[in-house]
Amino acid sequence: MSTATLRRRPLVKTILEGATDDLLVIAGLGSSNWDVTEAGDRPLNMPLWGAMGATVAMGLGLAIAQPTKRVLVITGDGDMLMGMGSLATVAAQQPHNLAICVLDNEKFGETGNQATHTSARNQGPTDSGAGADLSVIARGCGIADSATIRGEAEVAQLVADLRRKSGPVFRLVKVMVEKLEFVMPPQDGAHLKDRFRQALLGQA
Ligand SMILES: Cc1ncc(C[n+]2csc(CCOP(=O)(O)OP(=O)(O)O)c2C)c(N)n1
Repeated sequence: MSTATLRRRPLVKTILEGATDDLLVIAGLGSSNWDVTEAGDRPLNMPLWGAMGATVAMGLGLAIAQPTKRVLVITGDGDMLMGMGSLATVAAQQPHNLAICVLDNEKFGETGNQATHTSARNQGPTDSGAGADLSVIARGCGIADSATIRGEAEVAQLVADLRRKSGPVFRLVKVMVEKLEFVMPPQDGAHLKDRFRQALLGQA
């Protein structure tokens, strides 16, 4: 059982508070998409409706293409586990403007709360040592600034690091399992892409 106490919706709202046009947000499919949308749908959010495992890769490409902007990836542990190899590519590239926030509920929440491979770790005295610690994996890939966040007292620093610290920054945030309503952005991928490009480049 997860011992997490942080709630993902208010947390994501706090992370994105006061977002300006200098902040480009890629949201993973599933719950992260709804979290980011509830915080405020905006053209410079690119919420994924699919492409599981590709969220960090998209963020990396964007960060390299837009070095004067801050790129923030917010995604789930299931998506991150599927796209783990992209962490090694992030490390190889060392993008100064990329931050990755993995909301780890230890579940594939979107498809019915099946346990992911992070669920066997970080359980204190009962930790079997089996399973995946994504923060350690990110550091092992070469993202030196990698940490796990568990408590409310760490949130202010988390927000500052995700928004402003020189990257690449990786934060694994342990969050509660909650049943939350869907808050959906537009569902047309071409529209999302066009409005993002229009807001960023002035052309679709
Ligand atoms: C390639 C692929 N496999 C499976 C799915 C089905 N799927 C959609 S969301 C999801 C769970 C995502 O889990 P996670 O990233 O941890 O998000 P959360 O728990 O926050 O919803 C799955 C398995 C998919 N969309 N694509």
